[in-house]
Amino acid sequence: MHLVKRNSNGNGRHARTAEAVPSIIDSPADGGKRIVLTAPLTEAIDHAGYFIQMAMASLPIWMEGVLNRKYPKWRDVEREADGSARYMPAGVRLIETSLLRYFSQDDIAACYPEDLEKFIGPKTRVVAVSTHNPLGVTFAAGVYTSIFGSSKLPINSHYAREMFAAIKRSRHRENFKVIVGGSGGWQIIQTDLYEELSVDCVVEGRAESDAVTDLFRKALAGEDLPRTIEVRHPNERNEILFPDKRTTFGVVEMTTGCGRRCQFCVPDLNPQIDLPKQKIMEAVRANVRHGNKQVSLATEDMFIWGQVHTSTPFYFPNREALVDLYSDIVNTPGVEQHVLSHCTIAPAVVDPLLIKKLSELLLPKSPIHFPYLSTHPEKKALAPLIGLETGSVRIAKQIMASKGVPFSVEDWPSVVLEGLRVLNENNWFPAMTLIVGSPGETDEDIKATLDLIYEMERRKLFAFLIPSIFTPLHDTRMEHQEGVRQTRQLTRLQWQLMMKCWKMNLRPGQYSWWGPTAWRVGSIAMWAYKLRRLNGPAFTWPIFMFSGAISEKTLERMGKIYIGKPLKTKTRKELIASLKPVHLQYLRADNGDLPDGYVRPAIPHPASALPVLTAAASSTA
Ligand code: B12
Ligand code: SF4
Repeated sequence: MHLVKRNSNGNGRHARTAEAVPSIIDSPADGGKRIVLTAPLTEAIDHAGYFIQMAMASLPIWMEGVLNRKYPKWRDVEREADGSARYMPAGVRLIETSLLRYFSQDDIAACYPEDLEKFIGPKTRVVAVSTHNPLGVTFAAGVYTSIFGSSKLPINSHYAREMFAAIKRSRHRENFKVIVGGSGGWQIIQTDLYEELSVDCVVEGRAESDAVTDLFRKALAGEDLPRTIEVRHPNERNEILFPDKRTTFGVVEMTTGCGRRCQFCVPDLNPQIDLPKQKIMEAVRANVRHGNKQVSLATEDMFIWGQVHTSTPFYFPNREALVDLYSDIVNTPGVEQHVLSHCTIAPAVVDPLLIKKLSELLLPKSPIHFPYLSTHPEKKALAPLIGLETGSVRIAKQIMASKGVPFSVEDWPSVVLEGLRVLNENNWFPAMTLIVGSPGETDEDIKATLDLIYEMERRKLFAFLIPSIFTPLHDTRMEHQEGVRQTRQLTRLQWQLMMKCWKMNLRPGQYSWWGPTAWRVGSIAMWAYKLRRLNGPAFTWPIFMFSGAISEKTLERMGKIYIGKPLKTKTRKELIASLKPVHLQYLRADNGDLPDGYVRPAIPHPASALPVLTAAASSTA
């Protein structure tokens, strides 16, 4: 037996030392578990909210020290008495729940990668990994590491590779099969890293499927497995399972699919389902029972919940159902924090009162504080992730023609600005993603996006803008399209857009006397030291703009940057006036702005009647 301790040194890398607690032993005394489940440490941690994981997905491994200084205890995960993981990503919990339908708990353990040797033994036949983003080749995750110089190793990938290496090194490796699943499994298929990572089979699709159970049965019997298997997504809400254990960040699924049909989107390929309230609540209570204080409902668009397959189109949110669901979540005893995941922006224009009511409910339990922006007495804020993607109507028509429904794609810039106004007025400061380098994108398209971004600035609207380079994701409707491969390929305007977004993001952080100077000096020093070589000449003037060392007006006069022109956009009332007549009946009169003299049809649609019990009841059954 040897003794090993995981420790953190000044650099933030861990050192192995001899004076330590026993944490890795040669073989477990009971011969190990037949099925061992795990996930990369950086995807399992339930620490410091979402931000730390998003940063780990985006920053290169050489910047790990920055996060170590900010979150010195991020590696301190909690364990159950038997050494298994107290929390695991929802994907691990789902495969565990699914297997528990057929196998005994005595045969299964879910553990952190550093505990693998406590559970892998001669009896082990399957090590199953769930991973979100093992190689960092998705939107935003690749782009920042590429800017900083290493396109291959974001912090998360480093830890994912460490986990695969630990599995490969196991002295029992010949006895078990390695099965990988989760939303990042496709990255292994696409890069063909099966041998290097020692993976036998990658599963694409949900754990509930019978085909997955059969696969595990085969592995337990020592039979060969296919390299890749695609399994069916449930079509019915009751087929989707909910774990009875604690998940990382208290993630509980709320919906699958979306319905807006953006060409680049993976989750939209799944059926549009809103999950039953009763099951959501049971999973929330299970999290609390296992010590979680935080809950987050996983969704592509929270606003479709309660309006899926009702007689009202899903893009007119079901206010009563949503308020009822979120009210029960935040009022569950033991839930101290609640974080929003993803949504779309058009619902804020459709139903501003819904946003107001949700703010009243959700702000008190939000762990997010924006001291310089929020008008909440404790400076709390809500920050869901929303796709802005482009300000160019031409590109929007090509890649996301329905993103803003019920409004026309022609009005996309107006929908973004009006939606953001409503959100900001209610202390919602979303993180908004943008795609740079969509296939066929011209300078005119980038200028249109810059027009929109400058207009946000002019109107003092705030969103945390996350530009990322177009990545054709596997299986999407754009999977065969070509994107920008290296940051050196970006044009000066594309760089300007990226740097303008980051400059605007840092506005609230620059209110201190030292903030602006620190940024100027820091960014120019970084450029001089490393970035100008990495990112090429098109990067130079945009970084000077970002630093603030030369004013934007001067840079424009020098012909080095483009300052977005003022946009004349539609007000909410004008947007509503442009709706198809058939859609008007779904708008709520209490929000105002209905066309002058508009008379609702004699038999109102269920969604426009108050309260909206039909749709709510169908979702909460
Ligand atoms: C919550 C969430 C987060 C949270 C929490 C993540 C966590 N560790 O728990 C936060 C905000 C931190 C996050 C971060 C990121 N995320 Co995220 N996230 C989600 C979201 C909304 C839900 C994920 C979830 O838990 N779903 C519920 C579980 C049950 O689903 P699941 O994990 O897919 O598991 C199912 C199947 O995959 C399968 N399965 C899972 N594991 C296994 C294992 C085996 C062996 C088998 C057989 C099957 C199987 O069965 C499960 C169902 O039964 C999804 C969108 C979505 N609706 O899925 C995006 C999503 C997964 N994220 C995405 C991205 C891009 C990211 C980031 C890279 C963003 C960024 N740039 O920062 C980072 C990466 C983080 C990291 N550590 O590397 C993309 C993934 C794209 C991809 N990989 O191709 C998605 C799809 C969003 C999107 N619309 O593009 N994310
Ligand atoms: S709105 Fe978002 S989740 Fe829906 S299809 Fe578009 S990108 Fe996908």
